[in-house]
Amino acid sequence: GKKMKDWLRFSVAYWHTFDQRLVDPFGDGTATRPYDKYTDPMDNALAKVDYAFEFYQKLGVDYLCFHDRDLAPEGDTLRESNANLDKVIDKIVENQKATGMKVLWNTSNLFTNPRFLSGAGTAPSSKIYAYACAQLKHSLEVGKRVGAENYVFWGGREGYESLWNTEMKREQAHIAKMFHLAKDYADEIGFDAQMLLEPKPKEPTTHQYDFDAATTIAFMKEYGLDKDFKLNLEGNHANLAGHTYQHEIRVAREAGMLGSLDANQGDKLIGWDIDEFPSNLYETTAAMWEVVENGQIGPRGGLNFDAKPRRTSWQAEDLFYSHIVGMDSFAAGLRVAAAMKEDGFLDDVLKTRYASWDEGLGKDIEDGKEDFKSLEEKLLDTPQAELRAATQSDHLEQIKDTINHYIIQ
Ligand code: GLT
Ligand code: MN
Ligand code: MN
Ligand code: MN
Repeated sequence: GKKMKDWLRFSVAYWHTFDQRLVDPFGDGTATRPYDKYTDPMDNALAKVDYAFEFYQKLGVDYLCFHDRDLAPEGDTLRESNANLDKVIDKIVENQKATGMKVLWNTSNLFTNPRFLSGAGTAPSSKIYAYACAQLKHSLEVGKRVGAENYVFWGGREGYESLWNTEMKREQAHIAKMFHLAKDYADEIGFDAQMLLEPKPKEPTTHQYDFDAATTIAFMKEYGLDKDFKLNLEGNHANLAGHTYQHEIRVAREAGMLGSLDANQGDKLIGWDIDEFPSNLYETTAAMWEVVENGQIGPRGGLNFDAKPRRTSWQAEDLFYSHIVGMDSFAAGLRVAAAMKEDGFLDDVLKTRYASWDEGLGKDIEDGKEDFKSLEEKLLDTPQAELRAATQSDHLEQIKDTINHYIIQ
């Protein structure tokens, strides 16, 4: 059957890997790379592409992901920015031809420039909104040129700080319109990428509209986007929302909305989106369990490392090690999840736990044969002891121990 490669299409994010200066709020960047010797921004951008493709080749991944502004500097006008970008895209396409590298997804950076301070698709200024749409238009054209399989919208600064100065409903309608316009234009130019929204809570704005998978699915349904859009889910964002990665993937897959995955993990002591490389086998196993249950990551999905090294660990070797550990962790998680599936161990757990739904009263409730009156009649005189007997230990510790046992093997 299916090979590891069919399940896991690994991708590396351009922005954290090659653009990161590795600054923190108390210190300047520590990263130094060969292309840093080019002080002219365009020379720098072009040299970076060659370095990046050499890195991908050596690492042995087949996919990359990028924003428009990761690749090329902005000019004074959008026309100039587009021209800069096109020059770099020429070089990307050249490198793609030489190496066979593919693009898992591309996206548009509608959050870094100060003009997007109050959002792009949710900006209170119609001019900023219009600019965002115009920038997006070119980014979609770029996606078509590089053959991107998906197109991602992460809601950068799409949220609010205070409702005293925010028309929430209006802003949400505006961004939904932007998504519709984007899909229409992609269709018009024959860019047939799967459109993906990437939820993330709490940062950079206090109240991000795309808080988590459930919120984003509800938004898509409200605005008729659910036919054409799916989700790109990230481990660290799940943790920020107070969820596990597994929870977010489960919500998406049960709604038929699982599109693609961003891989990283958070640090419970820090909390924010610190994009550590994923290495927790318990968590990669849980994520891969959902993927095995889904049959694939998503129709066109892959596993994109949206992760960065620490400020003190900036050397190229460290970047290699961390990606390799990340890939190993997901490969091991997949192996464990597949073994668990094959043994049917969780089938037994669930069968026992839900047994009463498969017969008698449970079946009648599910089949709609009961109502409140009939249920009251049956339960009104049932003694507490009998109800207590109907509950059971959840055996969670035992289940976790068993999963750890699979992981250790
Ligand atoms: C940023 C964010 C990521 C998104 C990127 C795409 S940018 O790093 O935290 O999770 O995937 O815009
Ligand atoms: Mn991400
Ligand atoms: Mn992130
Ligand atoms: Mn990130």
